[in-house]
Amino acid sequence: MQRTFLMVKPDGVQRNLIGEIISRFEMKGFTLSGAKIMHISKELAETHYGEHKERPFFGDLVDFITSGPVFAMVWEGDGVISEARKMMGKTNPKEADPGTIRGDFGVQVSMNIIHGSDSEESAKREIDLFFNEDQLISYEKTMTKWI
Ligand code: DAT
Ligand code: MG
Repeated sequence: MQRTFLMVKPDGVQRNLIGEIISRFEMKGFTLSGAKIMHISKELAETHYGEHKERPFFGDLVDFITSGPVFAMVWEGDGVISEARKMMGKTNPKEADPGTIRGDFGVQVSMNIIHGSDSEESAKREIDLFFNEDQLISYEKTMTKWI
């Protein structure tokens, strides 16, 4: 089954959105494989966002993501990588549709509530960066046949 890495960013944690965000993915029918509240070190932030290191906002992005605790999660399900990206909405909350997490709760691109892997390759890389395999579980829910 496909897995993705999702993370409630420091703004989402401070704004009490962890429960709302978990609820959306649960209600959609995905399965939580692992989760933890944590502080990201500067080193982990720079590795995680390594693809953006030449961008002008890289320093601010690293400062922001390390500015307070984040809630890191692995979710499992059929097509969960692209479905989660749809549920998050566009990177800039001003362009994100209502009904998406960023569209409903965000305003500024620098504080857009949630991170989600954008491909199978990045999902694998990001899951391995944040979790040990023994912190993740796979299990059947009896309702899966209804989803
Ligand atoms: P996404 O988080 O939708 O995958 P991304 O990978 O292009 O978006 O960028 C990573 C994060 O960097 C994004 O969630 C917020 C920040 N960011 C992106 N573009 C930005 C910009 N033009 N100014 C400030 N921050 C930006
Ligand atoms: Mg990205």
